[in-house]
Amino acid sequence: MTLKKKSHSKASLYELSPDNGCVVDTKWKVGPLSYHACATEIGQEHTVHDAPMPEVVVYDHVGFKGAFARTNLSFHFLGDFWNDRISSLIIVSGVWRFYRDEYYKGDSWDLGPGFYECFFKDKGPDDVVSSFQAIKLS
Ligand SMILES: [Ca+2]
Repeated sequence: MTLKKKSHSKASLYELSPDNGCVVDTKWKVGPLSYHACATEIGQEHTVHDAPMPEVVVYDHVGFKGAFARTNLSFHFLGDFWNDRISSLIIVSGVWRFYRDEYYKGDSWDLGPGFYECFFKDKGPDDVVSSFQAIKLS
């Protein structure tokens, strides 16, 4: 038997992916949906829950324009493309906290489910977010 080498696919430039310099928070914990080290272990019962998965869609420009990325993950750093880039967003579910600096530092803003045409009410520095995490299930 010959082992075929797996070809590596790369995420597109606009995706929230470690391929683009993003740092996923692998220790993220909110209730039953906390990250698990692996999907299953021998002898372990499977987990059942009915909490909705936190989900967010971020956009490059105000009014849901430009590049966008959808994710359920929390990020210590948004990577080369999305760092200081979010201008509008949709919170599909969960309550999310957005931080000015990477690793959940600096000013922060909490947002629950809804459509947000621009990140700040008035014209201002809307391109500031460097990390975010879901802080509650909704
Ligand atoms: Ca920033």
